[in-house]
Amino acid sequence: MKKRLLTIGVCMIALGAASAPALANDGYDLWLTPAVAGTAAPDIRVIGQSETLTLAAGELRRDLAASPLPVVLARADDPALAALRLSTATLGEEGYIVRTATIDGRPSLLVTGKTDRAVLYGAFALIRAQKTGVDLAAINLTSAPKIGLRVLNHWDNLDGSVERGYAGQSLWDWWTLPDFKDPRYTDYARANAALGINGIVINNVNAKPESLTAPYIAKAAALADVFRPWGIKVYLSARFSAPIELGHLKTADPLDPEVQAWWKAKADEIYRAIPDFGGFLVKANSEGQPGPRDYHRSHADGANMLAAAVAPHGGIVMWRAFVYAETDPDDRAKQAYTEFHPLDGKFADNVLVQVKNGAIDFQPREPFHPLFGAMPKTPMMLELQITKEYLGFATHLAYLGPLFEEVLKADTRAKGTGSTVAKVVDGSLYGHKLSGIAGVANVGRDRDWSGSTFNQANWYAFGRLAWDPTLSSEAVAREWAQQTFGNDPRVIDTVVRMMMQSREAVVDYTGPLGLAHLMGTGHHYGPGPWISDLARPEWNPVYYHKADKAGVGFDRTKTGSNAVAQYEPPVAKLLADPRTTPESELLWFHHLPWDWKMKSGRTLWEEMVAHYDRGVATVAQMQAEWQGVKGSVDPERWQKTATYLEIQHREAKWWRDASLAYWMSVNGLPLPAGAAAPEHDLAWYKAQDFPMAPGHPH
Ligand code: GCV
Repeated sequence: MKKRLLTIGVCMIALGAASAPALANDGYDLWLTPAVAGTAAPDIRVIGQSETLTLAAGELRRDLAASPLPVVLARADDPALAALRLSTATLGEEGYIVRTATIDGRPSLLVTGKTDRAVLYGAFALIRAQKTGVDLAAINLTSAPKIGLRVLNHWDNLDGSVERGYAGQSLWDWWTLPDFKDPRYTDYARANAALGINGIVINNVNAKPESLTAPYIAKAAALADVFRPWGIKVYLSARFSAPIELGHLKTADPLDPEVQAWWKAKADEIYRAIPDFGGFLVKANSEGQPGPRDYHRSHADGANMLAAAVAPHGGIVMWRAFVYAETDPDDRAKQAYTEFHPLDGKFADNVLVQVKNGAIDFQPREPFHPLFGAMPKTPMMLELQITKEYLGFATHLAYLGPLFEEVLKADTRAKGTGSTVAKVVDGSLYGHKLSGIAGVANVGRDRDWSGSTFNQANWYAFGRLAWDPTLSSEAVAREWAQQTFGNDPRVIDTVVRMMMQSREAVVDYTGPLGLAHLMGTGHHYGPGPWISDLARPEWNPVYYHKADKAGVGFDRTKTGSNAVAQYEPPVAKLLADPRTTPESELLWFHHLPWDWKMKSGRTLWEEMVAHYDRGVATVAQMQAEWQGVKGSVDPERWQKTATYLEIQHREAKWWRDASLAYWMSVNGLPLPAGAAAPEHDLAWYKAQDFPMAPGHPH
């Protein structure tokens, strides 16, 4: 008995840190805040039986405050609902209906869908509706996800570190798996299910072969067991050369029958342990990873071999298009398109090509990747980065919703106006059945999961936009804020205002007007626009900005790399002319003189300085706004955020000052009147060194 009580106690601490936190609010609950104690518990009835339905009811009991009507959970095909003649045609497997209905003669709040997981999603939608102020007595929601695969990519290593992770060690304790299933795994699944995320790649794309060995398959299976009732499948990153490393074959050539047989046997082994295994994610021939090109085979050859191995089990392959080679003298921004565009139509039916939002690498702003819309016969999966490798790690407040929205709404013009990236990705533009979106997770073992309260919003925004890529990032910010901070309108308005200007602020103080890739080497922390001595040309920031006395920017027009030609003609035409290129992307596409006249009437140099200053000023403004809600937000989260804003302000100023010191050393221009001189000279900024910065293997 004593032991049982102890177990219950431990579980309560682990799972319900929410219910009795030692400190005011450490952020553990995310958007799953329990209903305020003392409100009348709603009457919940479950028709039908399954683990998932039971979990859905549990979520409602925990998080739904008093309901005006009893809540009924049931699958849409349950005879108890027959009289309602529900229209379920548009729901698919995951869509839900939440509405009032009379069931067995009782006015009720019905949560239904064709499958148990759809009902689970409906339960979360009902909770979200209540927390965002919807009148439940009149609720009438029908919603189905537009994108099929909504997947988090963990760049978690088997040694517990996380590549580009800023929220502590990996959530997965590989060492104690599969025996010990940390209750956090369940809470993680709950948080994801609440957003509709239905897949998790559990290991880094820079994959170790060991993740495909029997012990690690067993560990993956344990996680899959935890995630399954929450509607989440497990996927693995696969190292292409595993047949050599694990199978002791002489080659990993995808056309070699022995290699094919090895992968088939490996897939069969995985499916024996994880019957609903999702499939493989592959980074091949990129940044030193092995791949089919090592054998003069194409990416399609490699992907199709793996696809054949998982196809009999219903699995898929997500094959990344993030490739660039030092041996290729062409503009790095062009290389993925050059390599993948000719492969359109050559991939097997169960392959998706996973493409980063922009052609370089998750910069604070990049134009949309030209591959979107350029491979009509291939399902294109969008890869976004939730972890803020280039936007201030965990400490800077940068809400990524507007970045995600910007790319999703970008118009490829591939099939005329309105051919948005969202429509490419959700499969509707070209009628693909398979569709997917991936987010590089920002989750670790920190108590608040993501390293800061506001970073949670980026995970949330990814999930919500994955479900419905047409949502506005501002609406998503508001609903996140309401679920995170409660319903004080002054707090919510302040938080949303801060969030909505935050990403642009980072663009301003790190790389305005289309500048990119200006960061320090390796760890990617802080400014390094002067770096020019690294072995590979495209590792150096100077490669990207090409600043000299005469001007700045990368000429990607006909007179330069002609990367603009990779876009559809109407887009290419706009981008070919600096006067019709959006100023926010100007220096991405053009090399312009420092005295180029901007729309504001200022010179390019003056405009750049104004952006740097605006970035720093916006952070100062966010600090002031946050001071204004002191006392209205719990002290723990308020204080941590206030301190992080101080760090951000200091670092924004550092970025601004270091960048300006460098640009002035190149252009020899004075600062515009009124602009403050950098605090230190350029040599000081160059001397800064951060060997222990997080997220990067030391
Ligand atoms: C997982 C960038 C990051 C790498 C990352 C790579 C990728 O280069 O800095 O850490 O590796 O992108 O997306 O594969």
